[in-house]
Amino acid sequence: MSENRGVDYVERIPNNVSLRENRRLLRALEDWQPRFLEWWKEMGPEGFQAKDVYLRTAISVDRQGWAHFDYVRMPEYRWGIFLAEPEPGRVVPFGDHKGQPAWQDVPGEHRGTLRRLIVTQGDTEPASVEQQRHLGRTCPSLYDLRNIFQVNVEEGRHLWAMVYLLHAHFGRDGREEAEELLRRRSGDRDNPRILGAFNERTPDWLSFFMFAFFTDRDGKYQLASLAESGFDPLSRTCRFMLTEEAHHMFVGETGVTRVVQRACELMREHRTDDVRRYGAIDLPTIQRYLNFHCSVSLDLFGSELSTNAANFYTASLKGRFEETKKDDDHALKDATYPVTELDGGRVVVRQEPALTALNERLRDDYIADCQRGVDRWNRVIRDHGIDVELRLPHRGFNREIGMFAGAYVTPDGRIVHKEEWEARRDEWLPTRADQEYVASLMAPVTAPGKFANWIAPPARGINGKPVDFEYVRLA
Ligand code: BYC
Ligand code: FE
Ligand code: FE
Repeated sequence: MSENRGVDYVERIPNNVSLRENRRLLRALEDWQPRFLEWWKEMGPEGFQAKDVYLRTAISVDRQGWAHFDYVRMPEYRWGIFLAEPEPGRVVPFGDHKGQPAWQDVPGEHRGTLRRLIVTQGDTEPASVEQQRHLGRTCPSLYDLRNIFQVNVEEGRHLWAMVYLLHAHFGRDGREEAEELLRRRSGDRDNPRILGAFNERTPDWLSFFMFAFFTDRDGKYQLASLAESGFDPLSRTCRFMLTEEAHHMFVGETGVTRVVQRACELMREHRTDDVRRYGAIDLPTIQRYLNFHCSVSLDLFGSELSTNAANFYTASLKGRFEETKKDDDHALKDATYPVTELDGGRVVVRQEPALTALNERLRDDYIADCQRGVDRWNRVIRDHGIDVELRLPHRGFNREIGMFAGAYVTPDGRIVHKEEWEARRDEWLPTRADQEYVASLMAPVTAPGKFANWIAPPARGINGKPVDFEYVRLA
């Protein structure tokens, strides 16, 4: 403890939550911050902690505050606490408390539920950093290295965002939960992260790009739903986090685009589908990775029919995507919603009570958004004159949560026997040979402006810098 005395936390932690005046919060953070740093050094990016990285740091919530780019060593990154500006006169937009002034404090009756939601959200943030910690060693370029580190420090900041809420609004149990967030570990047998996808491995950069496309996008949809919350501090925190999330999905989408582009270039050049011979990643392998990351991310929305989801909504804690833009009663007690279900051996669509179907509705919004990204990848393929299409797998494919868990559904949505599914598994999901092949390509490329052979360079650099800028100083 004594070693922290010299640290001026108000200076170290950029914030717009009046940290200077909030002594209780400041004391809680003084305790937590050194533990966070210990966690970061132990579980954050492996091997680059002492290097200068060209990073964007949020120093305020306005546009100016966003433009702050400089070289920084990651442990010295200024993880801040930012809430989007308050909306004057904001009222609870949905559920039983609709129309009341938005809550500035946690309502006693919903305390446990709200804490659980915040902890679940918070848990994913450090988990993703843990999953990605080894990837720096095999970066395809300095540009990509800088991008993954930008994502990592921002996920660290997202953890801060949830820890701020726990410390500021949940007293002693909030502080205990904040400790636990640093104790669980992705993939640990005894003390794993809470949600499935965050205990999977991210063994290579294709997995990372797919993760940032599919799994960070679950983040977008969950945060957008929490941004509608009647609990105003949660709403404002999530609104600011969403501005960072956009960059993560950019990294994912453009990363996959560049892998696809490289495959297509070599297919054209050598008039062959077998681009592995030329050191690229072939489209069928990309499709299998896509199938895996999409299905694992679909699980993150929970069960199709969920009383939890109904309760979150009725209690005005978690809304729908773009709740305030919807033109209905925002109570949904009598409404229905079509849900894709498994009925014996068939996939059917049934009208279900809209409240219990809220997870599925959010999943629908998510799938539509994913499809738009896949369409852009397909445009790249088409522009090379190649007659192949990447596809999202059917929502029932390879699921472990909800009513498709344990069912044998093909990527095109047919129910088959276990034997057939297992016999064809290797057509649909990354095989060990795929993973070994992709792993074999993962040799680091660290000269400025150089890129691994399996990925095309980006169209432009970061913050107006050239592509061959020294985004990370390794010397
Ligand atoms: N894995 O009624 P059910 C992000 C549990 S990503 C394991 O089906 P519910 C990010 C569930 O917890 C966004 N367990 O679902 C991305 C429940 O357990 P309890 C993260 C699962 O509760 C990349 C039980 O099954 N944010 O930010 O309606 C990088 C029955 O639940 C899973 C959030 O998730 C699973 N996949 O909805 C960095 C938002 N799915 O309570 C960051 C907060 C369900 O019976 N969380 N279960 O013990 C929520 O809104 C909800 O907890 C969920 C589940 C949507 C996750
Ligand atoms: Fe995040
Ligand atoms: Fe993210």
